[in-house]
Amino acid sequence: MSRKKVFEAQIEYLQILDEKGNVDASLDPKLDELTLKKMYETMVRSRAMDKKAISLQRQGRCYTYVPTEGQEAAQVGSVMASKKEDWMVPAFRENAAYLAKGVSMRTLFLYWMGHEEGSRFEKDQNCFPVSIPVGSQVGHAVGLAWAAKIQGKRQAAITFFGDGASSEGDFHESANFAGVFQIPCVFICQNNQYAISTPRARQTRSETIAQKAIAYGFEGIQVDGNDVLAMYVATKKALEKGYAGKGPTLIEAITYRIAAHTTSDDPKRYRDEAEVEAWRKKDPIARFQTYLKKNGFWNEAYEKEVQEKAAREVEEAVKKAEGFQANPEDMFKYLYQDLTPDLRQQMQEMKQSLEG
Ligand SMILES: Cc1ncc(C[n+]2csc(CCOP(=O)(O)OP(=O)(O)O)c2C)c(N)n1
Repeated sequence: MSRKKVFEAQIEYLQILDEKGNVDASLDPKLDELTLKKMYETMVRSRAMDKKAISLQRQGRCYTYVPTEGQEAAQVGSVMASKKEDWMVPAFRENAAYLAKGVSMRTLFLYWMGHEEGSRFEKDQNCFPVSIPVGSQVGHAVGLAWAAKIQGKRQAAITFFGDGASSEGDFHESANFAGVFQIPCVFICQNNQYAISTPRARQTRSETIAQKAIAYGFEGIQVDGNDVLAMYVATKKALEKGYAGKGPTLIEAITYRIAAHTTSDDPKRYRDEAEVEAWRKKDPIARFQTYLKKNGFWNEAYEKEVQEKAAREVEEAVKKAEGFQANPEDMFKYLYQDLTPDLRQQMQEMKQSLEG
């Protein structure tokens, strides 16, 4: 019997900004003030929106909500590394990614309030709607990126999914396909340590999620997902590789879901408060604030201005979303290109009942 060595693997771990806000100067992308502030403000806006949405849900003014808290850097850093034309294909926890793509808070609140209108984006925003079936969006992203490649466009897709989704067939089928056809798709697994109550240790026996890419013939790396600069740098590199025809990348963003899985979950039943507190110390926003301060871009007056502006934006967005006049026909309109006879009849019945 003979054996051949197939591969030896090492997984890169990228961190630029540590938990105390110290930066590795050799890796610092040295972004301009405007970009850095946009990163910070987008994360703050997402956090403000989270807080409001949870409160609205408790008051019965919003349906089940999926909080982003703790994962802002993983989303904002990566989306801000992309071009406007690149696709952003989310799961359901990507409010910060949407905001970074330029989607309005009004649209996001409309989604969480149950309106079809909340899944309608500006044509050039290149965002896909929220995808609730775990992992299902990953194949869509690969398809979009494949289309871009066939059309010879310098365009890629970024798709977000969780550690739980990395156990779904959709992820594996998509990763295999993307590897074979060298598709410019950046797979961003936000390893937030839990899939509802299932901890990371029960999700996979693999030492890292990043290494799953190796089986499909492309690179997988781990990144400190609470480090917005590292997420920016890693995604930029992956996108450039994709545009150059060199295929996909899997980024495992190591992060933590600080809040509950959704507003209908009670995480106290399956995780320790001490664990949450330890991760709070790694907060992506506080850490980035320290970096901005050291660079002379942050002071108390700026903070006040950013917080007040975010609070105003939230209030105005809620007002607009609550004032939205929904057309009940929308429920039917976007299911199929052409309504099935059954649905057409149901829509007719609904109209008659609404007309009294
Ligand atoms: C196909 C499918 N199975 C089960 C569910 C129920 N479900 C919703 S979220 C979730 C866990 C997802 O965990 P993960 O992929 O790690 O993402 P996270 O929620 O942590 O962001 C499950 C099992 C679902 N929505 N879709």
